[in-house]
Amino acid sequence: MTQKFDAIIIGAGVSGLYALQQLHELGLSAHVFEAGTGVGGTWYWNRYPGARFDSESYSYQYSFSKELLDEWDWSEHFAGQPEIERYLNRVADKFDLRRDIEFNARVRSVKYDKDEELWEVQTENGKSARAQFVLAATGLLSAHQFPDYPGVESFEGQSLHTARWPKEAIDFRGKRVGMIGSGPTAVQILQTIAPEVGHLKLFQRTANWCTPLRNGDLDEATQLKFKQSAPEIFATCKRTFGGFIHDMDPRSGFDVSKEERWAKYQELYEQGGFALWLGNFYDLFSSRELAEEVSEFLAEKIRERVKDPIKAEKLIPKNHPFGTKRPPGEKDYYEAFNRDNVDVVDLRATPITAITPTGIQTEGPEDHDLDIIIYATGFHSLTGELLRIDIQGEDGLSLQEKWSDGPKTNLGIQFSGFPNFFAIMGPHNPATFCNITRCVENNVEWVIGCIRYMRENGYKTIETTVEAEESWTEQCYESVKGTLLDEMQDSWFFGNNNPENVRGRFLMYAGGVPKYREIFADVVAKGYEGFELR
Ligand code: NA7
Repeated sequence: MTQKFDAIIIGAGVSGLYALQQLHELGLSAHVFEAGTGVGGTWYWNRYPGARFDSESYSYQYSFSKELLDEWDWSEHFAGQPEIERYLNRVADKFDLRRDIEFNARVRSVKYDKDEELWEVQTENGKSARAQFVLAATGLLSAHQFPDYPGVESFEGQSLHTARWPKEAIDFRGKRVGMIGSGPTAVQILQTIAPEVGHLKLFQRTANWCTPLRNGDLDEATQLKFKQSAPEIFATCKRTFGGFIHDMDPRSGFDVSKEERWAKYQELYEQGGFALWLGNFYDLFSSRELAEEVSEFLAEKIRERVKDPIKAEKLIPKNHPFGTKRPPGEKDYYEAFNRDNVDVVDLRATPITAITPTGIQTEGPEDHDLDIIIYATGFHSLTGELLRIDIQGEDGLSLQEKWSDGPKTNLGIQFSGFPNFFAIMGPHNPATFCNITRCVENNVEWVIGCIRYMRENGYKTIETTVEAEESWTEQCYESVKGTLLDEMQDSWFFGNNNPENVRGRFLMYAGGVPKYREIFADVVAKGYEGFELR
């Protein structure tokens, strides 16, 4: 028999767990379908060597429970995946969430029954349930992708995707490893396994501007300090552009001399984490001259750190200035290329032509025979996980049809024609320009507040108006204009990395987290302006 709940949540990651906890608080019945065998979402699937936070542990963690904050000790400034997974398991246990989570249950379809005003959710393993509300907590970077080179299936060695990493440890000793992709994930893996592998080749299409993470252990006194200052840390995150502890310098870089600017870059570089990115002069995102100067500063560092000048040049980005992408946090990444067993293959010069049974073939003269291929090739970002589910709204309209000209959303949360369906982190949220848990808490709290309001006022359905949806989508496009991000048309920010996407539609909101939060609060203050309550 199909069970009925007040709400169904898809996914038991950072968003899904918090949404469930909040629904419990509200006294609603809820059921979570989770594809994995454990909680954690991103932190469950991405268990590759070296996976860790790029946000400080104490700024990424949940803020909603003082008890949880007081109980949990982070061992490092930037915790690693095993610790993060343990933390999310603790959250599930502490708030008694597990009883409502069904594991091994990948959602196949979500369809609206207009007569009953209920959603029916079906899983790939034949389970189904119905609910008034659906909360898609499916993540931003969940639908992992393999590149479409011919022969991907033919490789006779071991193929690994970073977002489907096995639980068993991989023995890299003496192995010839090829890694495709050079984003934040690849950086974390490369610097971790370089000392272990027989030989490692990085197949790089686009070099990235990496900044030192400067991770370190947290001693008891520091842990205590962070616990005591948690309210201030979260207050800072509320007012900063990216929801991180780093705040932009309110001065233009050109208010000070070149020497002062350079000294500041050095100081931020020493601080580590996102300091150079999000603690820099405010016009880093709009002034090409400034962004290029910071790029020059970093290029010098790369040249100092990578001994072989040919390798160094390959590792210096040429097609985008610093600041336009979330910079990978590194530790000894550049030094790893000084090892004899680590090399970089520039795919712009010698593109991959095929994956063969024995390795990777490029247009270059060299054979790349391999034992292991690591695909660090990223995700069908922001829309992929939603589009992989057969979601049908009123009158059988599918989300694929609705978004055939690019996604349209109101606040990134609701889509017209899909009443009572909420995407916690759909497209059109700050995404890679946000400390994710900060945006997750904002959005979950907004959705829960909305459901509470509906219950208190006798409303059964809520649905964005078409006008509000058009307007928000337009605001997202506008938010990027006049910034250097607008030049990143050739990135997943504009949907270029999956053929199902319509290219050139900006998929995020780039107006900054404080403005984003303000807009959410304003909609509520105006009685859910832009939404139709029935
Ligand atoms: P990213 O950042 O999306 O990086 C994916 C990487 O894979 C990137 O270097 C891509 O190069 C590369 N890629 C993708 N497809 C191909 C093909 N076909 N050939 C060669 N290289 C390819 O994902 P990550 O997992 O590293 O990071 C995820 C997020 O974590 C990140 O965005 C941050 O927010 C933190 P490209 O740049 O497209 O040339």
